[in-house]
Amino acid sequence: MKASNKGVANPRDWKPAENLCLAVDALRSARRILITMHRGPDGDALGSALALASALRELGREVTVYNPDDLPYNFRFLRGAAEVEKSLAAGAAFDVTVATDAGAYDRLGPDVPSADRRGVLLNLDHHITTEPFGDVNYVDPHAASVGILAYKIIRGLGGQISKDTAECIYASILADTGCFRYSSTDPECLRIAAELVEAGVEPWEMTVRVYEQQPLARMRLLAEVLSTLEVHGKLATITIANAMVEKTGSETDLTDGFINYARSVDGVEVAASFREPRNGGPWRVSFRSRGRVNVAAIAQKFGGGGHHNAAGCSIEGDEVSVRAKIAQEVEEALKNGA
Ligand SMILES: [Mn+2]
Repeated sequence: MKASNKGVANPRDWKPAENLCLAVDALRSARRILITMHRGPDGDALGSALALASALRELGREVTVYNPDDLPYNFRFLRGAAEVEKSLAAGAAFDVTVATDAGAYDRLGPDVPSADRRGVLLNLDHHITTEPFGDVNYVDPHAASVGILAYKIIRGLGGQISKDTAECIYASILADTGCFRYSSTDPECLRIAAELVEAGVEPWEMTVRVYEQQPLARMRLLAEVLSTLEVHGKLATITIANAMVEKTGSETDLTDGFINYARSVDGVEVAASFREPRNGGPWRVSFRSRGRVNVAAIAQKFGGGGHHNAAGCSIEGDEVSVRAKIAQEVEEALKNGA
């Protein structure tokens, strides 16, 4: 789950209105379209990609959706999720390639075709730390989710919002606003959500599908992870150890959202979760802020990025040194911001 981009002191001006037109133009003349999203997709990356896929297929386009990784278990019910390809044929060529919710080109899968075969590369994003890697960069840091950008593109193409498409957009908004709770929740996303409900989305059914059919293993894992909760002043941390995850017997990442429990403790401004490396890789550190601290700026210091209130990065090193680095940066940010 990602959160708000508001409170950003000097957001870059991405000229979203102009780039929306360029995005619509590129898709209007395209026949074969590839849609992809960041690896390890979340509800927004997947929901916005599937929304576009659904609408573009209804408009008669030939659409391929690609992501090499497992899809989040609670968004697999969305229309088109079963047709997401884990690899692409060598030599596959497209008129337009769309990337959703990916802050950098290297977050995409390895099969994304090279420039001579991918057509116009369209970068749809709302991270404040986005790199302008597309031929067209339709980036709006104030958009509650990338699904909002997908909605505007579909409208721009003159497409209808079918119930299938509406569910994908609605799912993306649920994922990135924390079910209309975060500060990213704005009049625009609420208006669009109202339209999606008119298009046939049933809010309770969506809630059940996304949040109330959790695998029991996830709740057991949550109990273990919460037992690692530490609070030091305004910083709360949780640790996700390999041994805990192995006990669940699940290949799927079931830890999405756990960090929000750490942030929700009274008096906590910043939460950090530490995911133990697998196979000697780096520690994966996620951040959540209550609003005073820009955690994207902290993540960026370690080569990561994200939103004002939700960000992440990867750090090499042993647990003690990684935790110390993070504690120091958070302390510094709290001194300046909170
Ligand atoms: Mn997002």
